[in-house]
Amino acid sequence: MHQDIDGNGVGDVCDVTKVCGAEAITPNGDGINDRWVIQNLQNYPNHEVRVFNTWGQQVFVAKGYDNTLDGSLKTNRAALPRSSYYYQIDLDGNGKIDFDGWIYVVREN
Ligand SMILES: [Ca+2]
Ligand SMILES: [Ca+2]
Repeated sequence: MHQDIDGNGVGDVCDVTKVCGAEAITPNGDGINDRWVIQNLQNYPNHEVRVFNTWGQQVFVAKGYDNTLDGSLKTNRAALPRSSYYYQIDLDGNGKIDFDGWIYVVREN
């Protein structure tokens, strides 16, 4: 049985120590993956998260990411288009990326 850290009734795909996040954001208000939750990131207080669109433009950056990215820009709440996005996470804030990957913003319409 997996632990359910974010309390959404779905067992976590990650174990309790590894940092990992959902692969998709589905901002349709159904409570499932409406926000991009990265588990165990709170264990690294100096972390920095950056998200880029496929053109390489930074669309999101956070020091101390609070798991609230919901598929819209933090600055003006403009909805991010349905697309894949590249993210980088620097766990200890030393400027060296510790891991990266892709997330997908999925919209039904
Ligand atoms: Ca959803
Ligand atoms: Ca680092």
